[in-house]
Amino acid sequence: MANERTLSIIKPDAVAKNVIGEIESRFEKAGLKIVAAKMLQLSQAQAEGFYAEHKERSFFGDLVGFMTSGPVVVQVLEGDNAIAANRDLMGATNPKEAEAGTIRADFAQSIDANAVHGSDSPESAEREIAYFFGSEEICAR
Ligand code: RTP
Ligand code: MG
Repeated sequence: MANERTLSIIKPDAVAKNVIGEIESRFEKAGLKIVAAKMLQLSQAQAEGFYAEHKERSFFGDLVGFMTSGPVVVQVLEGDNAIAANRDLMGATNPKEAEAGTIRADFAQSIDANAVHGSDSPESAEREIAYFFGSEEICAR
């Protein structure tokens, strides 16, 4: 299996609900390691740049507004097939469609306030990790 890194964000709704630890616990129990982490209040420019691939979509303004509505935890998860493993733990984008036991089924309220972000491909993982972390901020474990 491929050892990978992926960018994870615990979004403002989950930080506000005080479930950072419960979400981190799911990653750790699944064998993913946190190799970098920080809490940030994203600026509008940071959120727009992060989600640049969606800038033509109708929901872009709502997405940026939501992501800047409070602090987030940005982090790098590492492990076997980490990109897909994280997406499996997260569940579907819309929590109403998310499988029982996934993070979004258990903690998300809506398609906007959906608790977590995870990179969706090796290319986006590389871009997204570099967007938030310098190589000196990522710890080999
Ligand atoms: P994320 O990027 O946050 O991990 O979520 P995702 O891959 O599951 O979904 P994506 O298609 O990348 O969309 C990014 C975020 O935009 C919001 N969204 N709203 N109203 C809508 O139709 C809609 N579609 C997407 C969601 O909050 C999604 O997480
Ligand atoms: Mg996405």
